[in-house]
Amino acid sequence: MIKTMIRTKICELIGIDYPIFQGGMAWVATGELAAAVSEGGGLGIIGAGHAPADWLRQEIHKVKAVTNKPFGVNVMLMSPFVDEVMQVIIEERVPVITTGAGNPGKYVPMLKEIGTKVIPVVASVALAKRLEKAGVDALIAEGMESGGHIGEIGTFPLVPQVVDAVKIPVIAAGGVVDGRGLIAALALGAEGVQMGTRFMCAEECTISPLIKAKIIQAKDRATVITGRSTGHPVRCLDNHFTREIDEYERQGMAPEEIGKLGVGRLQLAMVDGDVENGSIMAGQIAGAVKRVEPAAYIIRDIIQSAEQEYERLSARFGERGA
Ligand code: TUI
Repeated sequence: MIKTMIRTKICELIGIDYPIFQGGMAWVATGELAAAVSEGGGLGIIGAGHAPADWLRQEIHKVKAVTNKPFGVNVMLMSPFVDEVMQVIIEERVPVITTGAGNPGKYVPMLKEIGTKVIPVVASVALAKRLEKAGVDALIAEGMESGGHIGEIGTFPLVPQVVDAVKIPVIAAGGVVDGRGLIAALALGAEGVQMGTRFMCAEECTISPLIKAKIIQAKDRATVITGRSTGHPVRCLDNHFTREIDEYERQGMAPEEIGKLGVGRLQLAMVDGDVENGSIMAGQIAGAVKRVEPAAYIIRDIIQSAEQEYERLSARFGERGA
């Protein structure tokens, strides 16, 4: 562990060295990635996505075989397996859960009972307030710069509004890739950051190398939002699949039919490496991800560059009064 002043309340709350979460991305965030991030001092998170309970248990065992440090599981609340996934989380005494794509309120009491910290992802102030009342431990405020299923508000406007609305710690997500992003998040009142897209290019991330290459080649305007008509907008890299959906939406295809086109496409991209027909969910910051690196190196780089940014700002504004 490197000595750093960049430690926050969230580090104490969950027992991690650095206030950096790895997004719990479905079909991307396996036990291998989560273990490497947690061992590197951040919070590694297994993405349960639409996976059944057996798969999750196996990934939890992979993490426990590599590290004794805290780790998390992301529960995608639209999954048909939510209840059995929660059961595994309880049996395995998972230290932290994050949730996405819904309201996890009804699961909070049983998780709190066993000491699992509950940290839902929110995309609005209204849900943030409701979940604080339900007793969650912290929140992840996720802006629409993120990849995958997104809300409508950008990270810069969302984070300070959520921070002002609640007393519990807030983690900023969406558009963060480096130390500058971490310092900016802290300036907005967050206690840390969650990053998905950069960790997709971690060496330990088991997705197809073709997808990592696509992210590294991506420029600033590489992502698009598809599926607005379905009520579940999704950000991903522009490819044949996104253009096909756009075309069908323009032709007025029924939202249920549009939804069906997406089934299996995330797996097709991440596992099979089909860069044209798969759904390459990734955030707007993809354009700033430059190389494949070990997860521990990514974490150290963010902390060291955040310290440098802080020094730069202090030197610049410290001179004002002199
Ligand atoms: O969940 C995510 N990102 C995801 S989930 C996912 S799997 C999927 N695949 C295809 C279509 C849809 C999903 C891929 N990426 N991020 C967390 C997140 N949660 N972003 C936004 C929300 C959210 C949105 C609405 C949370 C709650 C909510 O409203 C719930 C309510 O009851 O008010």
